[in-house]
Amino acid sequence: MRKHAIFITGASGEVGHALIHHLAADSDNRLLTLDLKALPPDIASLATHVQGDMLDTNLLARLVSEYEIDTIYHLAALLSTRAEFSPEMAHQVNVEGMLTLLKLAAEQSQWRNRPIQFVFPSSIAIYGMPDPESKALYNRVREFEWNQPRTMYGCNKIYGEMLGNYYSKHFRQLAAEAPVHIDFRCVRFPGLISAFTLPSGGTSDYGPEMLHAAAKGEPYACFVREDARIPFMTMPDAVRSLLLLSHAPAEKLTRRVYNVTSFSLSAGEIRDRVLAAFPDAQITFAPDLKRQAIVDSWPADLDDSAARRDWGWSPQHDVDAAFDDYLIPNIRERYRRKEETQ
Ligand code: AKB
Repeated sequence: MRKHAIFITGASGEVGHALIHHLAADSDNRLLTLDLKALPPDIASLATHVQGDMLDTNLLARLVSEYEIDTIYHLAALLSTRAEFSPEMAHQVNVEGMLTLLKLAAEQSQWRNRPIQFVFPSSIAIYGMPDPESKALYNRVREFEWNQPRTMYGCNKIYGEMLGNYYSKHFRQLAAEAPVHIDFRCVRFPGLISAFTLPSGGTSDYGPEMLHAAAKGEPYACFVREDARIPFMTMPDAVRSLLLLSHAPAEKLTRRVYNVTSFSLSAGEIRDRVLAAFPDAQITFAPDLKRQAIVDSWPADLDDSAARRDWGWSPQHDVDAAFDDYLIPNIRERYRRKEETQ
């Protein structure tokens, strides 16, 4: 008999790392994970991990012959800065990957005649503010506003949202076969900050990089201007939002794609908070005009009132709790322990 499983792609990345910790805490969850890389050692025992490419259809066929996949968390993606250096590869990973996973979900649903839940993190990168005046004027953007991304990653993510929507509502609308049931649910994340992992290849990375460099006693040259402002959220809140949305009763959902966020900070305000905790930190600003332009195109804040209203979303960490209760104490501890083991 095939085993039931929750399937997580991009499992070795930052969100995967935190999500696996949470899902594995419930012993009823069997986790099947996929990534090009191995799982980090601290979570390696929590899941059955397959090291491989999600575009490898033979590999996926083998997995579905062994497992009944009930829920998919499709986290694998090439982030915004990385995607600008290899746009076609980004398209392959972010769009072809999405389509491959949606097809897998559709097949699973058809064979088993039951809905498959498909949870997808999208991003503030799907927004494109045309100029600083609009960014200042339209401060908290709603889901349907300014959907004109300027990056390949943003284009890929908004198309991924549309594909999810299409597969859940209209796929096979003219075909004779029975419809499939994909329960697609998506959150649009702001920049994420974790105390335990560092991002790579993103453009919101300056926030976490500044903080971790200070804790390690390393100098940091921030690649955006002091006044560059976007929304952020802690990693535990990001994971909470995925789980809350996944568990929300279907009848409560008025849309399939929701903004979620916590606080909006300029890079200068992040620097001030980092300096308050690490007064000797050496933080300078050396804007990279190209990466800066990407951050300028992202909104200063997100309106997440639909998520709050429909499924009770609210972050556990506001800006003070994020820094004082979660980030600073855990980051201090992390690098203190690293020093001790060296
Ligand atoms: C990135 O910077 O590309 C990501 C994102 C905002 O989705 N962190």
